[in-house]
Amino acid sequence: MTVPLRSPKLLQVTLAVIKPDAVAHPFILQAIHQKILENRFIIVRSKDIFWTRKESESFYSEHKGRFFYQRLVEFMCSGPMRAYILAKENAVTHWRSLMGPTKVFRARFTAPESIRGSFGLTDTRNTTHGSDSSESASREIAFFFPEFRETQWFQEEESHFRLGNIFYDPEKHVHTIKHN
Ligand code: 3AN
Repeated sequence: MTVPLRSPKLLQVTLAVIKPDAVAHPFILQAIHQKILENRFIIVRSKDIFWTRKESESFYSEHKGRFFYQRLVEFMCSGPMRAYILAKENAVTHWRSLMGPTKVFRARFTAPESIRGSFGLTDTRNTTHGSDSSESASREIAFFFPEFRETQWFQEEESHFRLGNIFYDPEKHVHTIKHN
């Protein structure tokens, strides 16, 4: 039996969302999708969704009472979105640094190459969302992908993805396990 010299770290999953302002422009949607692939994220699931107002209010309930809550809720149910479950080592922080700062002005000046620095319009219409911790990721993934079984995925599929036994399916826009 060959013992690996060093075992690669367990993958982490995060929720990434492309918001309505970016989905409205096919070129921007495609550019962000390409950035995800170039940065070697594994796309575990991908889904196009259109929220009801109720779903938007529920997802952002922690911001209720803040000055931007109403406009945020309205914006997030104003058009279609693309949601992904992304996997990578330290996926949460990698995706957040790829997005850049929340505020578009700061993003443009301090991280012009970031997604928000490149495509963000305002502090609300800032192109993307990303979970801020592993715990939030599990909660948010369950909100967007209630059919996804995270524990089962880690038990049965994570190692295939970690060891690279996968291919990218350009029609479904997801990575899939190779069955030899
Ligand atoms: P992030 O998405 O960077 O984690 P949060 O969780 O503080 O930021 O805010 C959630 C969303 O609320 C942001 N993505 C943005 O759309 C909106 N938001 C946050 N701060 C502001 C603000 N000062 N003005 C307008 N909208 C904001």
